[in-house]
Amino acid sequence: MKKVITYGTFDLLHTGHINILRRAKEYGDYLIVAISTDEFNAIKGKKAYYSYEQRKAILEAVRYVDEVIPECSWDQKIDDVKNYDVDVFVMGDDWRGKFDFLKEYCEVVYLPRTVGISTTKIKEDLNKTQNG
Ligand code: C2G
Repeated sequence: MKKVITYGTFDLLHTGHINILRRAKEYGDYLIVAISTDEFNAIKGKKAYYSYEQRKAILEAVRYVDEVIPECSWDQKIDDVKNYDVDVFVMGDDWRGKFDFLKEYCEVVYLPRTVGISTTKIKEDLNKTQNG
């Protein structure tokens, strides 16, 4: 079984997230998604609308996702690749190069981001409609 892993906050799930999950799954048979905990999001300088538990439940309902684990720190990726026997690490290309150190342990793939959508944009657009 070829195992794939990807990481992220995945807040306010949108088609950009779905696209990367669908394409990540195409690299193997089993997709693990490491979702940033609320505490780690604070370290990342992000405040998710949905809690970790809500984001986990939503991701587990996505057909491409086989397992959801917590992402608690920047430093867990090598252990995750080893402990979960991962063959392929996939991230959007806004992260291109940042995780090349994993090439020693698994295949590293950066995929083009979906243009024109982001959780930040959703929040901004909603604020505009509310504030007129
Ligand atoms: N993404 C995408 N297209 C978008 C928006 C996001 O392909 N329009 C991808 C990102 O490139 C990332 C994944 O969706 O691979 C999750 O994005 P975020 O939830 O914003 O995650 P991020 O804050 O980038 O956290 O250790 C890695 C970090 O946890 C990544």
